[in-house]
Amino acid sequence: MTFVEFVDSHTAGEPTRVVVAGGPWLGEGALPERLQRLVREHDAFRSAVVNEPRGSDVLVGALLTEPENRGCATGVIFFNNVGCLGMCGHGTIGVVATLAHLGRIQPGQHRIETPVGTVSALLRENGEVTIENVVSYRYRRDVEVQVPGVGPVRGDVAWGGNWFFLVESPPMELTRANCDRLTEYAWELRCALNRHRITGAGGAEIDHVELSAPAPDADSRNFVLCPGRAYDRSPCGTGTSAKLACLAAEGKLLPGQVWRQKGILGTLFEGSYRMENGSADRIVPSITGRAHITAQGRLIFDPDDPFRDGIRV
Ligand code: PYC
Repeated sequence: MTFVEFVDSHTAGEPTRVVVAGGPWLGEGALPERLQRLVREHDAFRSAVVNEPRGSDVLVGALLTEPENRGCATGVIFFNNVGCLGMCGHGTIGVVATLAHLGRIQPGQHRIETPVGTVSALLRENGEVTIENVVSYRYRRDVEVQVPGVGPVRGDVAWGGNWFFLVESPPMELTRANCDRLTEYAWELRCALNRHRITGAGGAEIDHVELSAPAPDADSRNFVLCPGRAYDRSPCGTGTSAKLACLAAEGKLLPGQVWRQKGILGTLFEGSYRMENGSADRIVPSITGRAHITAQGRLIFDPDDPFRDGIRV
């Protein structure tokens, strides 16, 4: 038997499982190299931690790793039911809440290394966390893609720590009751983007789709489909960052102005941004939310368990 120590939390409804001990050693290289090692050599571990029977499609895992820069509170590599993520906003808030729960950090400013860059996190006394994400930008504006059974769909391609295709006002209402239809629509859209080779910078696959619509009690409501076909229960930190980048590029949101982003469950993140180099084309987004700890324990790996490595999607 082997054991893995974990802490579970949710951020605005979206779960995070932080592996705090017992994970694989990924070496001392830069975080992108360690991510590659996790992908190449320890994919069974990824699947075992987040997939059924220990987890579910919606669970995001976070493997803590020694930071390269000793001034950082930790390094972290996020993963989900199908692979690894560059960054994860709700997950970073979950990591901060977890480190505070374990007594490893106190309220104040902290830095966290991710494979796509270092982010900072302000933990407040009331448990709220504001993360300052990696530089985010809109890559392409108003791109049209033909989606079978739907017709032409137009949207923006943006980076917020992951690649997003952002669509305004899809043909169905953004309500919980419509989650199956929204999933179907967003999945078809993502497949069409891949088929038509519409990508992020450097040919990167667009693996998140963000649908938005006006909301009476927020600036916008969204539905975000993640790479493994699960929808984000939170307003999505990297998705909100990508949204802020599009708003900034369009001149629709000023630096420092607060954007209240509601997710599909009705929970909120507050976002704002500062310009990176005096230009609204590249922004540094801030996202505020709160995570709650839901469980702490040990995952057990029994060599005789036919599903020791999880049920792969
Ligand atoms: O909050 O950035 C996020 C996120 C990405 C995937 C799921 N949540």
